[in-house]
Amino acid sequence: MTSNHSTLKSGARLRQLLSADRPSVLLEAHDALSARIVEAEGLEGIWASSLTIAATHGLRDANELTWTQVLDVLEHMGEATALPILVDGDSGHGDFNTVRRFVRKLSRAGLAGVCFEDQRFPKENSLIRTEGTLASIPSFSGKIRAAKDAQQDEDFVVVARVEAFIAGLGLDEAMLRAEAYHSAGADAILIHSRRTDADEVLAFAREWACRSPLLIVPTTYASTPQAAYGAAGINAIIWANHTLRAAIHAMRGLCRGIKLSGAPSEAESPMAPLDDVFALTIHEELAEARRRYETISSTYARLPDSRSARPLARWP
Ligand code: SPV
Ligand code: MG
Repeated sequence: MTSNHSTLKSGARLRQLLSADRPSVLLEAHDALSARIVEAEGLEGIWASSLTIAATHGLRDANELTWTQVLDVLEHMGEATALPILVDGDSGHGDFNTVRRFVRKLSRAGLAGVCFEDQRFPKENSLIRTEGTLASIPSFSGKIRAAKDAQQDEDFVVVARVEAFIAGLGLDEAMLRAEAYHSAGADAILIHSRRTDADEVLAFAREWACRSPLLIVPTTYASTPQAAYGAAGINAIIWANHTLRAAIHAMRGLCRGIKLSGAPSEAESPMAPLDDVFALTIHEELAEARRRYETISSTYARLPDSRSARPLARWP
């Protein structure tokens, strides 16, 4: 991270990540707590995944949550972390008009950017979808233009995600689409693939030749050496579902242990100490605020400069 990281607004920080001299890493988070953990552990940016936000509600990644329900989660995430959050905006939750309303709210709420994919509405998760039809190039380009026109923060980033490879189409179609979305104003392109090797995305990156920042989601080709990406001109790698998968695994281990022995076993399934829960929700700030506001003397409250007292740390 660069030294002026904390003074820039989130969109500008995401732009920095997308123009760094090595690929940046965005890690998935699905709620405020996971966003805080990602920040506390020193990661540089967040992917707010539609798959994992839906899953934490027990729902499918098929627009079963409405866009306002997703927005509620995103607002909590945005308040909880100073990291730039790239929102997974699916295919826009409707037509260009829904895109505009969504982008207006996201950019006002301080989210760093949004990624829209050229599927039709309702979308299906790209790693399991079977149907090959994509949105038409003009209709999706219109959504990208609408998003750019609606953003309330000039640094807000709009990423266009090309699903041509997912739909079984080739490099030519992927390039045609990326070109169109770039011309419509997309700040960056995400090229998605579900192959178990990186051949498709590397071929695309060669052809794209750094026309704009390029992002990838290597879920199915996670074992590709990272060095290949920087050399190919890829700017960001999104680990799109991994905090939720780690949490599911840990929770299952705990459940099985309690089922077998009747009590949690730290040795069998290590857990964060309870103090971590209080620390991650910044309980100490509340104690400090209590001291400041509940014991305030009537004399101090009347002082004209009481408003200029040192601000409290960020609260949850
Ligand atoms: C997500 O994390 O929701 C994504 C990536 O969009 S994928 O699941 O590969 O479609
Ligand atoms: Mg998604």
